[in-house]
Amino acid sequence: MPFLLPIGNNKFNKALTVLIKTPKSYLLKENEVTPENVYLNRRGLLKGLGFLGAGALLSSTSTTASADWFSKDEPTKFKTTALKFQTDQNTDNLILTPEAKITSHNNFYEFGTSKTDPVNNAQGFKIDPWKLTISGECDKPYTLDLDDLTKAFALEERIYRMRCVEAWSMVIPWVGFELAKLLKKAQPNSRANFVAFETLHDPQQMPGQASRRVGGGINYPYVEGLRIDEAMNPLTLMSVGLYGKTLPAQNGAPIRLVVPWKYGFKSIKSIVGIKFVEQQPAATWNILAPNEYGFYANVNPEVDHPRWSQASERRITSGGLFARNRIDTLPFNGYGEQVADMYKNLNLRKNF
Ligand SMILES: Nc1nc2c(c(=O)[nH]1)N[C@H]1C(S)=C(S)[C@@H](COP(=O)(O)O)O[C@H]1N2
Ligand SMILES: [Mo]
Repeated sequence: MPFLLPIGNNKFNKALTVLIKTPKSYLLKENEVTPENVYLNRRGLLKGLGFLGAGALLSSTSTTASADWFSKDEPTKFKTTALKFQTDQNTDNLILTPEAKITSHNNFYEFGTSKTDPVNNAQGFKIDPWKLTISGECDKPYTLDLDDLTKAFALEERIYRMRCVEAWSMVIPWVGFELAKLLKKAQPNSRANFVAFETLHDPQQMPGQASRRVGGGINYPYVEGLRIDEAMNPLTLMSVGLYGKTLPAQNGAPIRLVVPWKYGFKSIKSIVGIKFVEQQPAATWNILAPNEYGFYANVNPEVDHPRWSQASERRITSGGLFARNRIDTLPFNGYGEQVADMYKNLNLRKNF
């Protein structure tokens, strides 16, 4: 049975009410991920709300292994498992990246090109009012305002790997809803072969849009695109939050795309427009350097970037003790079972 769970809060971000659903096989389950302290905090919260022990969580998990986890109530047990995950080189090291790193090591060139520019330059970013329009080849175009973004569709938490084309990666607990839900509501027509996305264009708020030097020479607004089947895939998420709270500006507030089997640049931030189109739409990095960044951008350890290898990646974790974090990159970032079929007729070396 699904149940409503309010999680997380701080003075900057609003807590979101997340509908935790029965996990699907492709989702990283929380108990497969190293706790970081969030896991334990959440357990404390659940206990406070009377969920633990009442069997609520047991029925929301699908495997006996996970049921077993939730039936134990001793923090040190989780720590032991964390170590096991972190030192086992044969498994993908599924360690939740600390919130502090997810929100301070960013790519968001509208706020500058260094990793710390977004957190430093985006704090005054105003997201209210916000309008997201869904338009183009569809029968029922519509617009969502800021409030609608967290209310129009039931929110769920999805723990996904995130692999940047620069060969670093994180494991992020997103909050959001399937893009398919938003798209279907607009009733796309038979000419809707692709979906085009556009970031806010507001040079007064985004210094990188006011200066080509600050913004890395990109022609803004940042745009991206997906084939309609990719957009409709149940893995494709519209994210409005992370770690149980609304998105910080630097991560793409108030709403951004998350396509976990593709390089991070496909996951466009701070979206104001979504359009159904007939032809393959423009995509910012693909326009900038088509020989380095393809339209598909599926994570692929076999196809190197012209200037570096994509065979492995640096997983950003808590560092320190657990700094052994160079891991193999997985085809489709580990989501092949769910997405490889979409590309069975495509030469992935040519269509990188
Ligand atoms: N509008 C916009 N979206 C963007 C970017 C950007 O510069 N502008 N950078 C992309 C890149 S390269 C990555 S790796 C991810 C990073 O997301 P994160 O900062 O939330 O980890 O956002 C993507 N979305
Ligand atoms: Mo990236």
